[in-house]
Amino acid sequence: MSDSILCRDRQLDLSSSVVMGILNITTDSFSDGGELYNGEEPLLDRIVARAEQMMLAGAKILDVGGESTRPGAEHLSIQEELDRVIPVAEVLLENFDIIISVDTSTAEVMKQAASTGVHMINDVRALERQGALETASATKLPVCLMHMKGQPANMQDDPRYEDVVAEVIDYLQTRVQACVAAGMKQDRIIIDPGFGFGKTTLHNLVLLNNLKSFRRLDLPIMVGLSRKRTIGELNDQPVDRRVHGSVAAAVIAVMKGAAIVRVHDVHATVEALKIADAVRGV
Ligand code: 8Y7
Repeated sequence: MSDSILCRDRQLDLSSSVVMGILNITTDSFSDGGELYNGEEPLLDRIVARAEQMMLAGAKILDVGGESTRPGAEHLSIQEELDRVIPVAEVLLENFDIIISVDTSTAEVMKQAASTGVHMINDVRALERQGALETASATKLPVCLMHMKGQPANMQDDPRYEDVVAEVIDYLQTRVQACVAAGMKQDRIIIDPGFGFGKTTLHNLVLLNNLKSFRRLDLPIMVGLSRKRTIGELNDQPVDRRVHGSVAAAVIAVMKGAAIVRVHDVHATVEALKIADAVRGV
């Protein structure tokens, strides 16, 4: 596996851990809904301020998403998603020299975001939505394929696996093959086990403890555990007090082979991962 990945016109160095900062342009995301979007339009001043803070704290990628995956989240039309995501991508690309990822499952959003100049696509549905596979492939951008069991509306209704690690790896392998068959270069694909997406706390813990098994696919691994329910359950903390648990999870993920961690709390995570990278490096 190469230790960098080409994101449009720039190489993202993966020889040390990479932090991706989360920007949710939603009213209903579980941890930060409404902070950057008022239900009518993206709050561009606040978004730029947050982005700058994340960049100065050491984020190498910013992930911009308009569609919440919270169970019971409101349905979003394609136009509404475009209206949230595209202006934000534009303003970030104008103001910052940083890799911009678009968190979307919608082909039209991928296409327009790519023409705007974003560098990466992050899809929690692993390009399974209508037209997404062909569209993403045509952009030539790197793509993160994430595993989800079920759909956001029902994914936490008693998810069951015979062997969660094997099943998630098999699914991702199948999606990687579909991407390659659609013309995507293998070295532009990132994989993600999809913590919390159709998984109990126990499933999440087993996946994290066995993250090294995902290295069989020989692709960079992304992990998102930041402020998720598993962290809240283990520490008995509400969503705004999950920083310490989330940072611990990020450190474990990197020690077990994750290349990229997707987080809300960039500063704390970057400092912790400097220790993890130093230990890994000797
Ligand atoms: C993940 C994600 C979310 C994740 C990747 C949240 C968009 C829920 N989680 N993308 N997106 N991996 N690749 O808690 O785990 O941020 S949304």
